[in-house]
Amino acid sequence: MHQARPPAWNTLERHVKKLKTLRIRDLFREDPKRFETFHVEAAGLLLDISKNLLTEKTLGLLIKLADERYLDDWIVKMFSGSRINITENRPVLHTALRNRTGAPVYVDGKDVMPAVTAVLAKMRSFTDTVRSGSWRGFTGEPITDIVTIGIGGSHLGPAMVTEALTPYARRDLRMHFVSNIDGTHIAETLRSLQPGRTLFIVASKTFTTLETMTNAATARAWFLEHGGTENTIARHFVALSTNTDAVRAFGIDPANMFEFWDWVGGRYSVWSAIGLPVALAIGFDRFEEFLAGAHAMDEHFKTTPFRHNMPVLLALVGILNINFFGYTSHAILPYDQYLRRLPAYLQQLEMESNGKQVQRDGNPVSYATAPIIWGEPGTDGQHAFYQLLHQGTLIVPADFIVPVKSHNPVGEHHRLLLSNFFAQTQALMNGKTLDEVTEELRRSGVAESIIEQLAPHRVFPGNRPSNSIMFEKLDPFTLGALLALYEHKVFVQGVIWNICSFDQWGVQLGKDLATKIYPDLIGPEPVAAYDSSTNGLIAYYKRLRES
Ligand code: G6Q
Repeated sequence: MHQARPPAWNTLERHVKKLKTLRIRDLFREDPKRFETFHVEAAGLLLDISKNLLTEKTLGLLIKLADERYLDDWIVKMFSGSRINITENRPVLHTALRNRTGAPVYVDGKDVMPAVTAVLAKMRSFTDTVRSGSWRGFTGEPITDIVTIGIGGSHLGPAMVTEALTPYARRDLRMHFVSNIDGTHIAETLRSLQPGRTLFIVASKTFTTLETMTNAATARAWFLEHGGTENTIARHFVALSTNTDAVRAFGIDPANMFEFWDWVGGRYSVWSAIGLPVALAIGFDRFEEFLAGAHAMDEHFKTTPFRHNMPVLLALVGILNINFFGYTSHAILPYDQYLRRLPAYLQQLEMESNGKQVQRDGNPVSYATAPIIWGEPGTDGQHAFYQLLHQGTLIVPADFIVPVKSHNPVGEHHRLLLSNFFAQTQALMNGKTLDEVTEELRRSGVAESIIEQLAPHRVFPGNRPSNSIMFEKLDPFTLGALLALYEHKVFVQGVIWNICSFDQWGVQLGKDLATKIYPDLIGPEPVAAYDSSTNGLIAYYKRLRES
């Protein structure tokens, strides 16, 4: 239907040609109210997009582009359970998992909310039983260690959120996560554990994923070798899945299974039963605050005009930078140690959702889609890759994220952290011209001959865009809102690119490929079925394996 580039696309291209002659720092000089105009607050978050090269006219055109892609209609479609995941023929309803209104949400005429509420109630009762110590292992002792086995969408969310909410967690209930099929991951995790005090959570939507099934089987064997029995498996293994038959076949009683549904995408599943490790760590009331934060962002997204709509603005600025300035890399820079894994989480959310090359109807896109997402917490990154951000030839827009209050107000640490946060976005925008550098060196008494040689190296081009996201404190509500903000940003960009954001055939490819080569690795005979590189590498493997 809407295949061609919408008219606003061409208008924007012309407009951006003129924008490129401007400097962000001049826009601030000309308009003392620029911050006022280009920041929004919602669900406990502040987003400032003023340090991007844009004007009110730019935003107007970007909103026109969103209108021409019928964003309004798509939002309604997503929230109301239309099958917008067209290649898997599924609705996309992670928002129903955190729907706190009591209003029904229908899939094929059936309200899904009673099932959602029932699983939440089951999670609450399980969480309370384990946390209170009344859930006992086979030795009669309470659980002290919880190992969640899962990968991708069944890993990154719970692992990242559990770490981010450490200040709210029971410190005597240790949380471990095993994802990699590399035996090192499970071996190193099991090394220090007591089977009688360990609970395994096998988290897999399909319950067929090679990594998770292999790790789960290893965990079960370890359990049985260390005093556990078939009869006591039920005290030590629970499953989070949509696949009851496979859970039963693995040997986990479906009574110990926490269900979710095919309308929950893996990378959108931390709000579902997949969030059980989070609930176990921080308690169920806190987990509900996490859901409530996401719901607050959902409501804001659904009801706010685009000009003041936080996810829409974040998405539109991204579109401007990717499609009209050509910046195809994007850094996530949390100035909060607890958010250490946020870049990895968002890497999956954005790159798996929008790393697509065809439009919904299968025709190729003629524009860039998702950028490369990467990042590390500040200030560590400043001592490593920020050099490229400031002076490299690639321009990398960045999201700087910081809480106003620290959970660990030690001495002057937090004020110093914030000084770095403010200074970096300012420096990226302002830069330093040759004249300014020369003047600075002169003032500090450097000889003219040295200045001439040194000055070019000390020039900062500036005009490098960034978004700032601030909030009072990293609590469950705020984290919920922050993740929902990015989920909806990704959705909006997918609508503008006219792609299907909710499938992942590239991930599926990996799942299929690994099982294909595996049988060829077993025996000693040479393999000739592949290209000479693959055959040669397999031969090298077999030679050294036997030596
Ligand atoms: C997420 C992806 C992918 C998936 C994992 C694990 O959106 O689909 O990362 O989550 O491959 O899949 P299972 O949960 O089915 O084991």
